Amino acid sequence: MPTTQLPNTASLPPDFIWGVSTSSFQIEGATQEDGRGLSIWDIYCRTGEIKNHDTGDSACDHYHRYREDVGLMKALGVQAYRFSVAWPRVRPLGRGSANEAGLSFYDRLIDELLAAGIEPWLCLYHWDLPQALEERGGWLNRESAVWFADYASLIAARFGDRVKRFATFNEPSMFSLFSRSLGKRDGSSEDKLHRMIHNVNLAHGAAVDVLRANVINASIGCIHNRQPCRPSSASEADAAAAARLNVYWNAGFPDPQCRGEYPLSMRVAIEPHMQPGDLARICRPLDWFGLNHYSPVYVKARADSMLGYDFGDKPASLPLTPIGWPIDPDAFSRTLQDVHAQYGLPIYVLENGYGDSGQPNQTGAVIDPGRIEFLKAYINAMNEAASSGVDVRGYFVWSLLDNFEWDSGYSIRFGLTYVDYASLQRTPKSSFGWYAGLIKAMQP
Ligand code: IFM
Repeated sequence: MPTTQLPNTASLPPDFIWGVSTSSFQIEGATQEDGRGLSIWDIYCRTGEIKNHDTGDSACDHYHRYREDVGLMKALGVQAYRFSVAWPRVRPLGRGSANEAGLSFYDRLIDELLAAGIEPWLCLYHWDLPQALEERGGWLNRESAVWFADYASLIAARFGDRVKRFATFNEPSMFSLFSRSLGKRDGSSEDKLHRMIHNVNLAHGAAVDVLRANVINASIGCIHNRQPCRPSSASEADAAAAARLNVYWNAGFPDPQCRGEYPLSMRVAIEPHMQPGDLARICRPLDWFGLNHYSPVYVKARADSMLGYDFGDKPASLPLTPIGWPIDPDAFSRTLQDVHAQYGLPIYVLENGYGDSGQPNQTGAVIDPGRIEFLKAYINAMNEAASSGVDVRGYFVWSLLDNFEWDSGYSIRFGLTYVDYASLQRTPKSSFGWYAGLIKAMQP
């Protein structure tokens, strides 16, 4: 690999961790096998609102092909793999009995990773809430913190001998702001949004305590989606809408979790849901800050919507990925600096990546120079942040595989590996070879 094609990594620490990330519902499939319970995403998929009526039923069939997928990770040379456990697979109704077959799947996966020299990073929750809990109010029910702590205790007891890196939640601001459980996204759902935010924060704090008490040498964090929210025009109304969304998107979870306080502008709305001692329950000592970053978000005012915003036009001059997300590595560098300044924790970038719909060429190869350029520019930006003193310790590409991209179904592909969803054959893309070359070049 010519070194000119590699990013500058000179300022990253010598023990920097290179990894890849995935999540349970997006790759596992086997939704009706071995006693797995229903998740809210199985139900959403049945409403017919997902693009092309796609479902997670077979996804990448990782449940059966995990050995092959760990083989891909080995070929990449990654030191770590971040995945999530499907709560309904290990505890089908969310509470009560555990499902031995589901737990055994994660035993096999973890053992395979360890045998390959890859450190497992386990995320407890990447959006696939057991449907049985949704029927009890889901995250709108304050009891959810107790359900989540019980689930964390099952995970700690089963896997804590082999897994040390735990994340409580992936992107809590995303699944609350865009939750279908809130109903129509108008002003009337704002109270539910605040209740959900507070309950998820309580669940985070409770799970941290459980993991800390039950796993020797646990290293614990939460993974936040941080994208600067910018006004899409010079109008005052758009500036106010962007500033408001910025608080909910970027601060409503990390501020209470890491600093023990809600952002000022949220406090009045959270107050009705607050009980004495809650902030101390939420703000538990953490070992790191998980950062997912893709691109800035452009926002306009819209009076009749929840929080008074909508997505607006992006500046015409900004380059975009094929799925229309701005390419703005400086925003990544600044986000790293902000997180460092605001929370002072070591940062692991646990998601960054490029969405397209690239297909194999006539020879069967998947050539994706756009993804390589994107990753190179973003890693350069991370290096720049590190050179200015930001304590960034790892970088995980989203994603190992093309996978189920939520409302967009399988139409959007983020993988370093192409997945043919009919045959389930995996084909490493050219970006896969590039990332492997980078990791190899980093070895002493
Ligand atoms: O696929 C998602 C992932 O589940 C959460 N972070 C953003 C990714 C790309 O949209």
